[in-house]
Amino acid sequence: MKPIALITGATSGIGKATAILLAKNNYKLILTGRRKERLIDLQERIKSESDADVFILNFDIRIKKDTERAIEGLPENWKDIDVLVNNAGLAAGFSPIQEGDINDWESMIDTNVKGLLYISRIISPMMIKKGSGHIINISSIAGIETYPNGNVYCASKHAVQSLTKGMRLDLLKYGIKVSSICPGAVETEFSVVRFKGDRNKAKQVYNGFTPLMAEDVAETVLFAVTRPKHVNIDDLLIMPTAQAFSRDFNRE
Ligand code: NDP
Ligand code: 8X3
Repeated sequence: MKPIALITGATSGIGKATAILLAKNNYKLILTGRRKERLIDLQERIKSESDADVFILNFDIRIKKDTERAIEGLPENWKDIDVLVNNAGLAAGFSPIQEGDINDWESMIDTNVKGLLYISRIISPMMIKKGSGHIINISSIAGIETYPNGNVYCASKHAVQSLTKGMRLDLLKYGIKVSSICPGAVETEFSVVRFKGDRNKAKQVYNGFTPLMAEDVAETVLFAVTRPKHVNIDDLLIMPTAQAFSRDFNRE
């Protein structure tokens, strides 16, 4: 029987690349996100490229009721989730703390921390019941270091790091794996979202060096989920060769 992976935030970037790669590696997929058209397009693409079954769930992970309803409403044969990739997330804004937009702060905390918790709270008991499972939290170099103007985004990813450790400890006795994957700069829609649609500003983030691609991070997810039963990848930091730590770049 094919394992089932649920990937949050599969409409773009790392989540989408992970969906495509896991589909090619024998996984059935539950894909989530707010942009329904994109989920449908991805479902059709995956079905045409591989024989993977894809179930789409369209909801906003910040809304607890909608998240619960979506997962509880899954058909019984889709509830046997083997892998949860907690990927949905964003940075909103890039301001010093004294000028930060509180709506941006709430959106990051609600998505990156509370949304991750809502879905993990529903799926971890399902994994305990079936006696196995793997939760992969997409964290960040921002969960390890804090950089100027990164304040709340970095805090949200530090929370993801701490929650990964907490989950690992609490789920240890049930044999459930928990991993954190921490990428440096990946060129996705991340910076376009951070800079509120300003594509020129977003492009400048990756000027003069080769950033990671979403597919590079997807490869690390595949690596983590394909380790033998006795091996858990606790924490994996993946950086562009031209980026050391959060602020040091070798730009041309
Ligand atoms: P993208 O902006 O390309 O993708 C973000 C995904 O998250 C989208 O599919 C989006 O779907 C989903 N998402 C955002 N908000 C919500 C919400 N409220 N409800 C449901 N889904 C939501 O960025 P990335 O692929 O780069 O980001 C993926 C993860 O990787 C994030 O957690 C990010 O913090 C992390 N990361 C990114 C790095 C980078 O440099 N790009 C580096 C390190 C970590 P939709 O809008 O359709 O809802
Ligand atoms: C995204 C990486 O360094 O832009 O998490 O915050 S960074």
